[in-house]
Amino acid sequence: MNQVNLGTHAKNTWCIGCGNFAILNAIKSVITELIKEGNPAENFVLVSGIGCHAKIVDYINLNSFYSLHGRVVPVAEAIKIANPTLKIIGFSGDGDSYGEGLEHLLFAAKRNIDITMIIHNNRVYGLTTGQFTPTSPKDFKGRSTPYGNKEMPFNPLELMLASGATFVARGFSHGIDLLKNIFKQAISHKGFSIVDVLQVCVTFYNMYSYYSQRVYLMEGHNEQDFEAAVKKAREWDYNSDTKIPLGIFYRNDLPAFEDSFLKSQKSGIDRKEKIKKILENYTIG
Ligand SMILES: Cc1ncc(C[n+]2csc(CCOP(=O)(O)OP(=O)(O)O)c2C)c(N)n1
Ligand code: SF4
Ligand SMILES: [Mg+2]
Repeated sequence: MNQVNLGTHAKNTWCIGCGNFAILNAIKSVITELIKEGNPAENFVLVSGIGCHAKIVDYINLNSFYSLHGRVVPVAEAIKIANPTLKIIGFSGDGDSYGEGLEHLLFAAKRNIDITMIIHNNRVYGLTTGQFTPTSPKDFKGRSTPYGNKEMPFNPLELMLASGATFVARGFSHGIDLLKNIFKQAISHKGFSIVDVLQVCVTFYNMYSYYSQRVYLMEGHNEQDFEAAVKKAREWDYNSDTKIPLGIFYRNDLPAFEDSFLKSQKSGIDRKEKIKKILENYTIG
């Protein structure tokens, strides 16, 4: 395939300067590359939650499912189980997946299902205009915390490592080449992959200068070493004023959930028949 055009006619309503543009451009470029390398466009399915991040699926001309707040992961998992040949990419916010949908994220990591989760971690509720989230720092002043947030933030990378995620990475919305590199590897990874993107929200929590002074690309880090990954993930706790490592923290090739799950099932035709029977039970009359 020579010509790939993933653009849509949807009007883009993100604020000028929003870090979501970099995520959009990076993912479009990576998927275009993957399509040109022989992956059919119809094999990609995008899933989003609710928030500014979620609008991304309106701007990419691929099959997509705009789900509910906090429910990107279960929708993505269901699509994968129904058709394991598909490549599923979930786009979620820090409120969406680290707050309301956290339990889904942890269990998806635990079962190592082959989906890729890209978290637009702006550390604030963008769409609902500036409330704190599980990754907002202590003392963060926003619409719901006018006297300052009293809680310490989660470190999502540590949580993901502890839950069994087999690909864990962090990018920055103002480093598009690194984003492209990480996204491509995350999508190609067989198993659960998560990319936490430090996404600048210019309107409600502009961390551009803060991040720019602190981020650095990890070099010489052994991605296969779990202990080293945990140590690196702890280097910055989403609160302290330390340097912030970017790149791939951890990667491990383990059997993906859907393979062992489907092996234990009967053939595709039997499954269809089974589903038909279940649905018949719900038929009225
Ligand atoms: C079940 C449910 N709970 C809450 C909301 C309200 N709501 C919509 S978007 C949002 C926060 C979005 O924040 P985040 O996930 O960080 O996305 P961002 O807008 O920052 O990209 C909330 C609380 C909702 N729509 N549905
Ligand atoms: S509110 Fe923040 S996250 Fe939402 S579009 Fe504007 S800059 Fe981006
Ligand atoms: Mg957010």
